[in-house]
Amino acid sequence: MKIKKIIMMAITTITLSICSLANAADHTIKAGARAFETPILYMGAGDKVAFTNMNSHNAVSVEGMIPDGAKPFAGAMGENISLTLDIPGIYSYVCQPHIGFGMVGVIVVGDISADDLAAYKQKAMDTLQGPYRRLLGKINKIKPTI
Ligand SMILES: [Cu+2]
Repeated sequence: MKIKKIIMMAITTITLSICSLANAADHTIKAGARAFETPILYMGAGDKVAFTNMNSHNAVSVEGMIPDGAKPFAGAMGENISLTLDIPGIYSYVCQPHIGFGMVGVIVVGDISADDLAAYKQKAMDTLQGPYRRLLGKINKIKPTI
């Protein structure tokens, strides 16, 4: 009886782990010459995103333009970073040497409502300075998902 219970619990645990692995998806953002390919990426909370082909580029999150409680990220020059983003919301990032060329992007994690999006746009308009304003073009193209 006791053994049967333990086996059932083990099977449940294994099944749950397999399901959560299957639900997390992998995404790629590839650096082109002066632009991120897939500059507006939508992904689920807990999904993974890998920046590839980052020779002579970096990916750095923009202060104040990631969700509350989310960890900022900053790849070194040439570093192909990989991130698992668990906290829903919008993450703005730039390639520092090419920001003036508009090499910037946004990642939308989880669902975003029209109200959340409007608040994010307003914050971007109010706080982004200089070349960081290149992000506005991408932010204005984000579509609400709920
Ligand atoms: Cu770059």
